[in-house]
Parts: sequence; C-alpha cells; structure tokens
Amino acid sequence: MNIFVTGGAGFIGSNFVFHMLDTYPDYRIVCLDKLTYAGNLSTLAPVMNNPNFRFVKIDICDREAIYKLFEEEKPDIVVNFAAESHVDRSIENPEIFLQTNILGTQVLMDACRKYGIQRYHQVSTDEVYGDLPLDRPDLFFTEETPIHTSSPYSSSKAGADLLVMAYHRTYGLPVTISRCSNNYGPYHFPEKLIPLMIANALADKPLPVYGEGLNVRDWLYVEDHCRAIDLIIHKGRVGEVYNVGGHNEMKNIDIVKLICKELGKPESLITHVEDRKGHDMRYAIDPTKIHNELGWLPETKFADGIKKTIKWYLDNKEWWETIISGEYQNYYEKMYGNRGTI
Ligand code: NAD
Ligand code: TDX
Repeated sequence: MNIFVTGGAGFIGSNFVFHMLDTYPDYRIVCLDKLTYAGNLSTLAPVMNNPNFRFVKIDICDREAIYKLFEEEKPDIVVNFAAESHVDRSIENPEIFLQTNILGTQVLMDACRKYGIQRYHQVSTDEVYGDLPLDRPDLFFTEETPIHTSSPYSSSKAGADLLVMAYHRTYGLPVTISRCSNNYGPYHFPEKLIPLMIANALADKPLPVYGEGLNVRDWLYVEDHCRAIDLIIHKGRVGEVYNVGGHNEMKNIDIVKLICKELGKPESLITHVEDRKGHDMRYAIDPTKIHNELGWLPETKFADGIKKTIKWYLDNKEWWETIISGEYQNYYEKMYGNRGTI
C-alpha cells in the first residue's frame, strides 16, 4: 500500500506519519509538504532514513508537480492534512487559506481522478459546524449538524468539504471526511493555545487569554486522532463523514490554570486580552457514529494527555525554542504586541 500524507511535516500529519510507519511495516508513506512556517523538517528527522518513507517538498496547489508525483508514485490512498490551520492568521489574511485549503484540495482530487485511487481522505474540523451555546450542555455536533462557519479558516475548510462531497457525487471519487475536535500533543506549533501557554509560562511571560477565557474546546490527544483516521481509511464507508472527538470539554481559562499548576508557575501570569473576532463559544463532538461503525474510542484522558504533553515540551525544548526564536517572533509581536489587555 502506498499512502500519500500531505502536510506531514506539520503537527497532526507528522504524528500520523509516525503512527503509520510504526503500525504498518509493509506500507510506503510519502509525505508531501510545502514547508510553510508551520512545516518543520526536523520533526521528520527520526524517519528520514526509513526505507518505507519518502519526503517531497511540494505545494498541493502546484498542479503540474502534483500530477508528476502521482504518475511516479501511483498512490493507493491520499490523506490530506495540508492546510493553513490557524484561525487568528485567517482573520488577518484569508486569501492563502482559500488557496491552500480549497484550491489545493481540488488539485489533489483532480490528480486522484486522473490517476485512479482507492481512497481520498479529507482531514476536516468540527469548526465547520460553527459553535454551540454555553448554556446548552446537552447539545453536540453530529454529522447531520448543518455547516455554519464563523472564521475565514472554518469557511475554507467547509468549502473544501463541500467540494469533496461534490467530487464523490459527480465523479464517483471514493472519498471520506473526518471532522475532528481540537488536538493536542507533541509537535503542536507554539502559536496554538496549549503549546503557546507552556512556552510562555516557562519563560515567565504573560499568558494571553482571549476575553474571559470561558470558551470551551473538546480536546483530543493527537494519537487518538491518528488511530481514528487509520480506521476510517481502512474500514470507513465511502462517501461518509465521521466526527472524531472524545467528550473532553474544557474552558480555556481552566486549561491555562492547569498548565500554571503543572509547571509551578503563578496564575498572576494570566493576562486577559482582547477577544478573537467572531470567537466560537463551544465545540463538542458526538462520536457515536465512529464508535458504533468502527469501534473507535479515545484512549487518552485529558488529565493524562496534558501531563504527557507538558513533559514532551520540557524534554524537547530545542524543537520549539528554535521555532519561537525565528520568524515566529515577528508574528508574536504583531499579533499580541498591540492587543489591548482587558
Ligand atoms: P499545521 O499547521 O501544524 O500543519 C499544516 C502542514 O501543512 C504544515 O506542515 C505545512 O507546511 C503544510 N502545508 C500548508 N500549506 C501547504 C501547501 N499549500 N502544500 C503542501 N503543504 C502545505 O496543522 P495541523 O494542526 O497539523 O492540522 C492538520 C490538518 O488537520 C488541517 O487540515 C487542519 O485543518 C485539520 N485539523 C486540525 C485540528 C487541530 O486541532 N490542530 C483539529 C481538526 C482538524
Ligand atoms: O493566545 C491565545 N489565547 C487564547 O485564549 C490563543 C492562541 C488561543 N486562545 C483561545 C482561542 C480558542 O478559544 O484558545 C482556544 C484554542 O485556540 P487555538 O489553539 O487557536 O485553536 P482553535 O481556534 O480552537 O482551532 C484549533 O482547533 C480546530 C485548530 O487550530 C484548528 O486548525 C482546528 O480546526
């Protein structure tokens, strides 16, 4: 089996590459990644010499290069992680989100049609469902929840999902889609909530919580997500959407306080800053379908996963210190330098 993993130098994609190489010693895994600011080749260093692994620096929007690679490698399955993934960046500059997330998806699926494929899998997000109110803890996102997006990022992901379903219906492309809640774990880029707070707390820097910090996210340990995608590409029904999440709802403020506690840092580092524009209140997944059809259940409880994650960031300082000492520094200054405290 030859599997293309796009975006494999990013957070979830790299964890998926490791999972697949460990689980299937007879599979060939080809990672396609443009190496944007979020892609990091050093993450893949442990597998670079694995004879079952190949890395190709490529933009999924580059039709000619993508077709050439399909012709050469003839993949059986494509798993598309490649995306611009950060909501705050999409609010600053939506265009690259539309290009990569929608048009890049189109190029990949056109290649799948042209060269033939057993499965095209789109890694999507629960953000396509919009948000749930805080005062209705009985409500969850199911696969039937209408698409209702809030940010340019989620709109671009929803646009891609609709296109994937259109390619299935119109051209009969064998597709599946997974919509996952917030992931956390090793190799999470330090612009996102959990790694940002760990890095700032370790440096005794302010911990910028948007608004009151009452927004709720449904956290999933990245390895659990990788197992879910593994199951879907092998056993999931073509043309279906699977929600992936594990009833691990947490308020942002509680996560930040927990990180302070685990690192022995004072909560006085917490600074409430101007809220994100259009900030979604609550995400919460109903995973009944993937549980009933594929037997998937998350294995890592948040209390354990966050400890493992903090330990990983402590043991792998070089990985994230290199990132935050570079170009990311300018981004941080731009995004947080002028953000008023409240
Ligand atoms: P990430 O930002 O850490 O990694 C994205 C990767 O895609 C990077 O390696 C980057 O270089 C690559 N990339 C970007 N544009 C590209 C292009 N044009 N061509 C080729 N490669 C390109 O993102 P992540 O958090 O690992 O998310 C992976 C996927 O999972 C995304 O599709 C995202 O929408 C989805 N998702 C993420 C989460 C989460 O909590 N992180 C939750 C649900 C869904
Ligand atoms: O500095 C911060 N302060 C803060 O309060 C940052 C970076 C975030 N937040 C809040 C905003 C959100 O309510 O924390 C929450 C989580 O924020 P992010 O880590 O940016 O994640 P989110 O916006 O929820 O989106 C993530 O999950 C769904 C991923 O980045 C998406 O790619 C995925 O689709």
